[in-house]
Amino acid sequence: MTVYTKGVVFDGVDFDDPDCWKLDRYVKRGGYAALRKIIEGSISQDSVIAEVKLSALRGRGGAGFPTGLKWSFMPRQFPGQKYLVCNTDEGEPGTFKDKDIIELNPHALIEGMIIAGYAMGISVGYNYIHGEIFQDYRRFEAALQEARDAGLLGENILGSGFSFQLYAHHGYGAYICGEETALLESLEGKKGQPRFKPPFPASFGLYGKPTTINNTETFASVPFIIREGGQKFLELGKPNNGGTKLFSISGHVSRPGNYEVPMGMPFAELLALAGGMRDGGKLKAVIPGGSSAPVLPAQIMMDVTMDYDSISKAGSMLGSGAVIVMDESVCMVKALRRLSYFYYEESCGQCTPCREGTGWLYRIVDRIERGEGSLGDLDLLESLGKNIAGRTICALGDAAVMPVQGMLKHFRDEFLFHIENKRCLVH
Ligand code: L3W
Ligand code: SF4
Repeated sequence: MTVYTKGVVFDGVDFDDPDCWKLDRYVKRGGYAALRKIIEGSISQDSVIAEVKLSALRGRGGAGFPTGLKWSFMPRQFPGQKYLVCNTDEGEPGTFKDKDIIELNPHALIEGMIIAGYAMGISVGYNYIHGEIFQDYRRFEAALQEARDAGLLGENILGSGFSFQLYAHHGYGAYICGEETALLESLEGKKGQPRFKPPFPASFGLYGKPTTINNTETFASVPFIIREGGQKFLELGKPNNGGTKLFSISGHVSRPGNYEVPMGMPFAELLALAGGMRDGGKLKAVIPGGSSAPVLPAQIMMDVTMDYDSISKAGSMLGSGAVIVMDESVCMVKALRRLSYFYYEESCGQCTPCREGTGWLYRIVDRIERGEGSLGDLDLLESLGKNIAGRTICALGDAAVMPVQGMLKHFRDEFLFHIENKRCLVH
């Protein structure tokens, strides 16, 4: 798997060095300088948050929520325990960036979380790691121990009087536990089912206490912001889309992998970086932000830049940055059938529109794909979507509907062909 960087999270990492994840290597490339800068320079909590706000860092887990704003929600004077949580429960189809962060540069995440703890006055943090990645979980545990042994984590960090405990928690592999409130339930030892929001975790989070949750890549971007300044990070990207971003590129490209590039790079350039289309294939469509994001056809994608605003203007989402590239050999009906099965399988079953609706979506697309669909099925898919989206506890309901809407908007002819000819247009 290729890992390429022109960005802040993997800045300076030698991917050929099997020990690149270790503390000594991280310190050599400037690691923990940001933490020292804050502690030794007695930089105030407000100044740290102001720097993160200035950077325009937006949540890298999918929603793109402004990180500095989220941090400012944390009540500073809260009398009880507050928590910091990292969401490494990476399960979105197409997304595989966070696992590389904890495997190849775990100290960037640890340093980012210590800085976040300092800024919000939080003394305990957890990193919830997806259950299907074992090696990376063990790697993260080893990095935590290195940080503790070096006095960078735990009681009285670097003699400052500030203490921060950080623990890794290995999940069990359910996609829904990546939803922040299901993650909290799971961390508490309960069944991983989403809670109603509001209240948001900022006021009612882990064990009912104020909690800040961010994605792995979000925290891992923080050391650079503090070391080099929020303005520098902002200028790496575009206004309102600061910094660099990791894109997990999969599908019909010559060099699939993780590419860390400035936010706002034209898609065409990103595709070229990934070696272009595999075996000289022709680009047909792209899912630009993980399986929940609506698909976009080639002619739209070749005009977009890879940032939150451009992709959303084109009718999709940047999401977690998972770019699924499809050439002309792909049958869109089959692709949608596969995606719909995923949401049907991963629904937690708590609310009726999602539990029942995802099954309906899957069964309808399945029968169209098998050549047993009818023209009325297309209207049924659309009306089902309207009865699911916005009527559920969490975003999984919407996420199941968006791929259906995208496919019908851009590739309706393929669905019609399957229905009318009882076979595939592509194969
Ligand atoms: C306090 C308010 N906090 C919002 C916080 C909220 C959360 C963040 C964003 O879904 C998306 C989803 C997937 N007071 C607040 C507030 N917050 N208003 O801000 O919230 P929200 O609800 O917009 O999003 P979310 O529930 O976090 C995330 C999409 O990402 N997605 C999935 C990615 C999957 C992975 C993975 O597997 N690793 O990342 C991909 O596109 O569909 O739309 O923290 O608490 N007034
Ligand atoms: Fe569970 Fe689906 Fe409801 Fe989310 S929308 S709480 S996954 S049933």
